[in-house]
Amino acid sequence: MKVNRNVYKIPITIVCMAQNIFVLGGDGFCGWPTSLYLSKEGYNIFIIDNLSRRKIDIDLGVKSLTPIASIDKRLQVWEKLSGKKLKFINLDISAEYNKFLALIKQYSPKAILHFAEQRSAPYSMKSSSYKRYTVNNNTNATNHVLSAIVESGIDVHLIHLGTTGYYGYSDVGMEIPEGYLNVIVKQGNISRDIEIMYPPSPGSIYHLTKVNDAMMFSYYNKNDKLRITDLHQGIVWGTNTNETLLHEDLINRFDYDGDYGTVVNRFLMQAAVGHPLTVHGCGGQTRAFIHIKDTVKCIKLAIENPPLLGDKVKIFNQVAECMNVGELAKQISLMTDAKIRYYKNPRKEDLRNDLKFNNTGFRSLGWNPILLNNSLLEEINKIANKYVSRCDKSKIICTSIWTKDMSADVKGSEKPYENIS
Ligand code: NAD
Ligand code: USQ
Repeated sequence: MKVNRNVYKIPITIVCMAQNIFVLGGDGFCGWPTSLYLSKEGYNIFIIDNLSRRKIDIDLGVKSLTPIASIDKRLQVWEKLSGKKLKFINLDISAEYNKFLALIKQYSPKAILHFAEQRSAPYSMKSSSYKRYTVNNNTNATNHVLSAIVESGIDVHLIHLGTTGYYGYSDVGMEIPEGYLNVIVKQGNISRDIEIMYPPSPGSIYHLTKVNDAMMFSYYNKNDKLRITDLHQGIVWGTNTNETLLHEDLINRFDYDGDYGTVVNRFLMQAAVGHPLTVHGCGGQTRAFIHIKDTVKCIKLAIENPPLLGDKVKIFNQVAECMNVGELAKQISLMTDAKIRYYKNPRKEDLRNDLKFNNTGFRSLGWNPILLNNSLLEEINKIANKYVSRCDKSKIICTSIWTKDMSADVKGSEKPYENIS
């Protein structure tokens, strides 16, 4: 439906009738279970993905710990089991602008979920070409999505998967608000209360692209009155949702390698294969976490609670809880008897930090998150132990370093590293 963007604050129920949803990056770790969940919930899902993540696995010589069926097989099995059809379009959002614009015009999606970015921090730091690929891919993809929505003239709610890494991880001694900060600025005798976007502090080229995304959202929202929700999501852990569990060909991916594996799933897999848990530095880094089952629930809540036309970009901290890496390793070690080993940190990050997030946005919509200590053991038993034979131990250690003067530590030590190298 075409809208006049100058009409301020029209209630969403009037302007938005279509139930088509585009899931950009719908073949990936977060996008696939989200596509299935929303399909089950009655939305008409279009997965748009260039399968670059599968190609990156081939380039890196790694495989998901869980066996991933081809996209065609995934779609066939879902249709057979659910009676619902998922449409798949193989398209590079960062390069094929006109085709993407035509799809928006043809199907007038109610919402576009934007997962289609290169999402690994270590991968983005491997070398100059990986850095440039990550910036080109992520920045162009986001700009194309925004530009196409404007050019189509169609009122679409854009929901982007951003990161809590937007804010950085330095100790600020306060709870991090949902995107915006009220500050008092004093100049001489004049004092002003103003609201600003929370000052970003990206920790990798990948995180930098998420900060660029946020600036683009702010601009297009201001200039074109686009309705945008940016989800500042913590590290996602877990593997399956109720839908991906229905058949082995629907199983979600489980990355464990040094580039794409994230810390919880890596530690679970390491415990299962008898590898020491690979704590970087001294393990004092505190990070935010969320289970994949909660990712899909939060996205549905975001679809159902869009900003009104004319509202500023809505930002939710999509975070269940925070924990430091050392504590996480101890919890998993207690459950499994796995040993803990400390590695010189390949990243430039604070040795220790505290972190607290305000997550009242989703909490106030009724979200009750899964916590780490409730489900870690189940994840070890049902996934890590089951697929242990697929693990290539040579791919475990993180070797991507943040600057040329650093070196990859492949041996590790029994003692924590108390200095940044
Ligand atoms: P993923 O790599 O598994 O999935 C991303 C998908 O997007 C892949 O299927 C890939 O093929 C596709 N893609 C990438 N570039 C594309 C392009 N130009 N055109 C079309 N398709 C493209 O990543 P994920 O873990 O599912 O993450 C999804 C989003 O969520 C990312 O934007 C990431 O930044 C964000 N996020 C992820 C986590 C996490 O822990 N996994 C945490 C916070 C935020
Ligand atoms: N870490 C270890 N040992 C390991 C792996 C990681 O100690 O074996 C440490 C890292 O040094 C880092 C922390 O664990 O301090 C988290 O690393 P990670 O690889 O689990 O997560 P990260 O690089 O932050 O990225 C992941 C997703 C990314 C998302 C981000 C959310 O890959 O897409 O944006 O989580 S956030 O952390 O909030 O930025």
